[in-house]
Amino acid sequence: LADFNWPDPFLLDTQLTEDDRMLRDAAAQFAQNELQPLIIDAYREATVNPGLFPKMGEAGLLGATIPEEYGGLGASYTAYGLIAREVERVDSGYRSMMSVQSSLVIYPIHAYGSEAQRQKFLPGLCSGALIGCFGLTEPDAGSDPAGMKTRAEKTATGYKLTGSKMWISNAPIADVFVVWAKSEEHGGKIRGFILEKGMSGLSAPKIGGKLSLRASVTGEIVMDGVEVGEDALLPNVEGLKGPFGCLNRARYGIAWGVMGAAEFCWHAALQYGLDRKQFNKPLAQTQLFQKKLADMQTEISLGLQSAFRLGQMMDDGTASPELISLMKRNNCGKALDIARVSRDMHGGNGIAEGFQIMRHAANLETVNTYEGTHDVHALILGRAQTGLQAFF
Ligand code: TGC
Ligand code: FAD
Repeated sequence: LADFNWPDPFLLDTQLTEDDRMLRDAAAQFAQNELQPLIIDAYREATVNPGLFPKMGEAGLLGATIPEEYGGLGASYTAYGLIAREVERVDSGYRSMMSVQSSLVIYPIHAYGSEAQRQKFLPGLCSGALIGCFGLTEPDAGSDPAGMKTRAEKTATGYKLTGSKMWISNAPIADVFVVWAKSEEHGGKIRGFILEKGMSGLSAPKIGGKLSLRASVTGEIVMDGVEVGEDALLPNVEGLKGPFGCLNRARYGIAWGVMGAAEFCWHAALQYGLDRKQFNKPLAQTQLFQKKLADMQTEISLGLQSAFRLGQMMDDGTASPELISLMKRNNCGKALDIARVSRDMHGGNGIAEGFQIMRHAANLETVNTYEGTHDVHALILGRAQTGLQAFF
């Protein structure tokens, strides 16, 4: 038998293609050189940094799976997942900025947009010259987006949108707003619209007082009779499968991303245990400490290997939404557990910003909730097994 590679027991690295490995290494370099030096201050001060988007664009982090003709890299979904893992190793908020732009704004414009919409928005979104946001959730419609109240009325020249969206990543700094509304002209079905900053009646106030994901700005989207032309409608999708098609990609990326945050917390706990002595021996020499490290290693190895398999299935067209739910749910739940345990293993230092564990743990509370809560994904999996609807 071969030697045990403790940080990478399944030898994931050797399963990657040369292209995927190169993109992973470039993302890791960007994350460590450009993002890591900023994050402690940015989180404490809840700094909005729109200047990071062009930098991410230049590094190839935005819209990586989109064809090169629109500004993407034509990369695999495995590469997209590997990018998310490297960015979230630094902070879930930075990964949020990247994945909203890639999966929730660039993807729907590419998948559901007209050629004119693609040409108009995609190059700027992929380069980071434009910042995008995705408005699905409303104050009274979170887990149940079908309950949305935002309406699109037909006008002589296009549509008039009225309603409000809540908890929208990037909204206060966005140039491009992909929003979902019930369209009276289409029998009340949900349709997607592209709104642009500066339109009359459109505003995006920041939500303050967030104790999680502080390096990613979150806002409302208020639409007070926003009038748009016919060209604002995404022509090629209707119904909830429009926004869910985007969520499938973002949830997949999150399944990889949270493993990056968990790896950070695991390696930090290991190092801390080797360095710190109590009762005249390293903490890492105690049975309880080693059991916790073994649990972290096990869950992260399994989580990464299955995320890799899901990436292959995304690329060959065999991935199902339910499998994406399984992976989003499990990897988020495990990452959150790992961050909490690592916080404990650091003792008092675990709450200090310099050790960076408390920040990951606080962030992962959000990641476990957005893009479908842990329990909502359980209900999706329960429905798939039983055929019984337990949502209502
Ligand atoms: P349901 O009856 O199940 O489905 C309605 C229609 O949608 C289709 N569909 C999907 N299509 C593609 N992919 C999926 N994953 C799909 N899930 C459902 C379905 O086939 C059906 O189509 P059709 O043609 O028959 O009409 O819908 P429901 O109303 O019963 O929904 C239940 C539930 C709980 C599954 C769903 O609403 C849900 O997933 N809720 C969670 C909401 C959520 O995830 N919100 C995320 C907001 S965006 C966000 O959080 C971004 S944060 C990002 C960041 O900062 O990184
Ligand atoms: P609720 O749906 O009210 O759920 C509250 C609790 O009830 C949860 O524990 C849930 O699991 C449980 N619950 C709900 N229904 C059931 C049921 N049928 N059975 C059992 N339990 C149930 N949305 C966007 O559209 N775009 C974004 O960019 C975006 N970014 C976000 C950024 C942040 C920082 C946050 C916090 C959220 C963001 N969201 C975004 C919104 C996010 O997707 C929602 O918060 C999430 O879907 C949950 O909705 P809710 O907050 O309304 O909670």
